Amino acid sequence: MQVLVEEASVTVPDGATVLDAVHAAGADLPALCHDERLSPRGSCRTCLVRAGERLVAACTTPASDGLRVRLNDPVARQTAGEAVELIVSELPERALDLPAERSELVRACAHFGITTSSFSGAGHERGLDHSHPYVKLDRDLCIACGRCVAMCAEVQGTFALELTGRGFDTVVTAGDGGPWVSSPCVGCGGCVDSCPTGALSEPGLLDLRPTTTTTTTCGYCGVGCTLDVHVRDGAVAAITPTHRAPVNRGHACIKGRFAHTFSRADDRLTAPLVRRGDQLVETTWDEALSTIANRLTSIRDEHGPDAIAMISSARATNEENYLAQKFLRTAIGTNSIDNCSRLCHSPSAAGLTASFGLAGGTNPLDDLDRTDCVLLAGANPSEAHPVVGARIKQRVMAGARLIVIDPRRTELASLADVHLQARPGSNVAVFNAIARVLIEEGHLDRDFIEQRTTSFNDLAQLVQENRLDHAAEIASVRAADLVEAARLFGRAQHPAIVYGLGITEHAHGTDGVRALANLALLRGSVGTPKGCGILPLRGQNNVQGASDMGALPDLLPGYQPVTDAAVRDRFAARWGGALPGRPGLRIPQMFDAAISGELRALHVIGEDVAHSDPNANHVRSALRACDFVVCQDIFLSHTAELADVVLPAASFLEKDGTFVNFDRRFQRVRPALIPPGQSATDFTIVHRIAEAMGVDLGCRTPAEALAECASLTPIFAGLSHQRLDAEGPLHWPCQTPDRPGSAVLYLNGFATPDGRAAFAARPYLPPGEEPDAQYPYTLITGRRLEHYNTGSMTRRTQNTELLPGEALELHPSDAAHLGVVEGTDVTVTSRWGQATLAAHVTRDVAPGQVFTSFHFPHAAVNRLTSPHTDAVTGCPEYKVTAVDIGAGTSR
Ligand SMILES: Nc1nc2c(c(=O)[nH]1)N[C@H]1C(S)=C(S)[C@@H](COP(=O)(O)OP(=O)(O)OC[C@H]3O[C@@H](n4cnc5c(=O)[nH]c(N)nc54)[C@H](O)[C@@H]3O)O[C@H]1N2
Ligand SMILES: Nc1nc2c(c(=O)[nH]1)N[C@H]1C(S)=C(S)[C@@H](COP(=O)(O)OP(=O)(O)OC[C@H]3O[C@@H](n4cnc5c(=O)[nH]c(N)nc54)[C@H](O)[C@@H]3O)O[C@H]1N2
Ligand SMILES: [Mo]
Repeated sequence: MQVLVEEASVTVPDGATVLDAVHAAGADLPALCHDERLSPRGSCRTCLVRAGERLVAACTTPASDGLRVRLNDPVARQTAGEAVELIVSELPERALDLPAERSELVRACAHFGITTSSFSGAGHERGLDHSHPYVKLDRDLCIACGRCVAMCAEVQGTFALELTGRGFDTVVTAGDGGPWVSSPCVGCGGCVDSCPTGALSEPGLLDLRPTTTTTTTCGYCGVGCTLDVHVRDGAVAAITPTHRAPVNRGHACIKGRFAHTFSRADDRLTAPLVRRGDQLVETTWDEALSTIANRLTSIRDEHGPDAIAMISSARATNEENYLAQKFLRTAIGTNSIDNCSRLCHSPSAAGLTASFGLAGGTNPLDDLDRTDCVLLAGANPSEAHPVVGARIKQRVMAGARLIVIDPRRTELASLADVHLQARPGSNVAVFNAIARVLIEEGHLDRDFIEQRTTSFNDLAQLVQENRLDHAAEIASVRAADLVEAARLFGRAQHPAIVYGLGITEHAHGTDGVRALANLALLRGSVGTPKGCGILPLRGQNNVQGASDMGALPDLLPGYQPVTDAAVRDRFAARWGGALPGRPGLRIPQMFDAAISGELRALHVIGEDVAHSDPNANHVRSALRACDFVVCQDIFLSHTAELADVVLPAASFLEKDGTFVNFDRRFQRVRPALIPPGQSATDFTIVHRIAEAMGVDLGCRTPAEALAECASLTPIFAGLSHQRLDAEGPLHWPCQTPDRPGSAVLYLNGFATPDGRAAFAARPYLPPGEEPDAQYPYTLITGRRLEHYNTGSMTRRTQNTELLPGEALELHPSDAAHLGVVEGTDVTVTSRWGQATLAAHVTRDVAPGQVFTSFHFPHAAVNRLTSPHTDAVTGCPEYKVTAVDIGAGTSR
């Protein structure tokens, strides 16, 4: 519709407000209680305008076609100005000290010509609450607009805040009114970001000096939030979410938003190190590079190229991963390159490819906005992908049904219509049971099944042979709950499946993915406009991209098989030399090969294998067995400690390139900081190593690297830095520069050879380890909100004030049986190793099961986890380890 704002005619969509029309006209109008991320409240009266004949609050008044809006109407302007004056009359003068760009109130005062004389200076003395490391409250600046409360409720969904007191005394309080840090606040920063006065602020913004801002993509998890990094004096002052960002829409979590001080930690690696005897000592780049070049060359000449392997980094950019695999395949001549997708979602890549044709999630995150039923399996997004967790929570509060399949009572499980608290390792039995009910009760999209799938009968036969009560027994859930879950999913119009490592990190992880994909196929909810598809919550910031770029032992960029001679020839023509055709080693095979002597050199970029890979004692032996280990990291990781040469890398805040997030979006990464000391980007480091070996890898800049990749890879052919800068994030497949990327996959057919999706009839098979008399408990490992993977970054931030260490969660009945109480040290023993942890007694875990994270070296959890892996992909069975628990410490 058309709206006239003063003299300007603007077009706004149906449902737009008068304020939207004002913004569309590019005009300025203070609106102190308004935030576009929130439902309008219309309480502050600072956005009064004349619309037609009436005086209205622009933020709550719907626009109508032909409406005439007058911003400069004298009555409207005077009334609004008085409203602002009334607000400021209760504030101390320092409310005006903030720079205009950081305070909407300051801007509103400027708009209405209000000066310090209007401030009473008297008023409140309600004091500060600086108890929380990141969220700082100055109560006397609070104008009770309610935006913080609404952010916490409507965006984050935590409901930690409320306005308390009456009239003049009204102020925001967190939790039950005690210190902020003791409240349920999860540190998403939404309240700080929305506050119009600076009453809520954060450490780096209490300093009023100016900052420069760079927009980039978060380097923590795979959600891929767009962030504005504000820099002062060469360090990050603050990071805030970019408001109209496509993925996070102005929301963030405690890691991306606040956990940035690692970037200037005193112990960042700033110079190369070489081993002299037992010691790693600082050296020059020249010496480090010539050592690497000499050792790699001599090992290759003596033992052949397959004696060298590389683990590339899902923390690094696409361009860096592209260059790393090009280096290994051309300069060394082996395909033995892998990335941490192996430990994580390799079963998703394999399973989704087998079912549908491509190795990515099928639908965009935004489809959660229209789903009426979410099946969340083996994922804990409230902690591991908080922006997604919050979105699911909002959907559920808006009426969508929620089925959670997880052995633990996670936050979302406690909100679910049905929580199937299935025993770890029982996924295939559970999904097949749900499939059985869907088939038996006819919750099927028969046309879809007939026209677009194969092997339905195999599945139907398999599930018919498996009784429901048998599945219920395997999973230790009620058969009635399986039926209820199936009915909720079966009756939904727009079902969405969202899943995580609870499905993949198993001995039969790929089977789990396929059995889950079956459910989408039965309902026709993938590759159709109605369905919301299936979304793996990929883990690392660029784990999707590392695999997309071919940091895999069997696949070149864009999932093109190394075994395909025609593909190899195409790459060889561009790269100028033949490529090895034999698939290389996967990560677990690399360690075995090191111990057997076949592998002599390992080059590790940004992965702390000695901490994060399973059966850590074995990994350490493998690193020691290698003749030569190179490690590129931003800190001296456990792996770096065992290396022969350590190279100081730049962090994501210091890099130029792209990441691919969990819903297949290429997004730009831009340098906000200069790498400290002599550290350099992984891109530069790989180039330098190649040059030291006399090899020119071409593609001098990250933009050139992506361009070269695009020229060789049909599914990325339309992508370039230039285009991403101009248009913003793009989904792959993106085949041509003039067409948009594909947010929803398979609308015109599946990417399988016959164009049909394939059902999989996979029987339940038991996990690699099951509890027995000697090891009677099942250990589950996973994540916590405040820390990230090995903790190398988050443990170097004030997140440690919020979560200083790790504990072993166990059920009260087990605690009673073992005679342990909260805080007692317990020794956990598996067939593979031992660890000591403090006990945390909670009903969030089931009897017989215990849970802990792997974020803290003191917990040494991966000494316990086993070498069992997924049969198809080699993904470790991190989610099931049989353990014994003894009261007391082993130390
Ligand atoms: N805060 C934080 N966020 C992170 C990370 C982090 O370390 N910290 N890491 C990032 C990375 S690399 C990844 S891959 C993602 C992982 O994100 P998620 O996959 O959500 O993480 P996890 O906590 O490892 O496991 C998810 C859930 O699986 C459940 N589970 C365990 N076994 C089973 C089972 O047999 N069946 C079912 N149905 N469920 C099971 C666990 O109880 C757990 O709640 O998170 C990313 N985001
Ligand atoms: N028990 C148990 N173990 C697990 C899991 C589990 O669920 N349970 N999950 C597994 C999963 S899913 C994953 S993804 C892995 C993660 O395991 P890792 O990948 O080992 O862990 P991260 O802490 O993400 O970071 C790896 C290293 O990269 C460094 N780094 C960060 N940014 C950069 C950079 O830009 N360049 C370079 N060169 N280095 C950088 C960090 O300092 C760190 O040392 O852990 C696995 N381990
Ligand atoms: Mo991961």
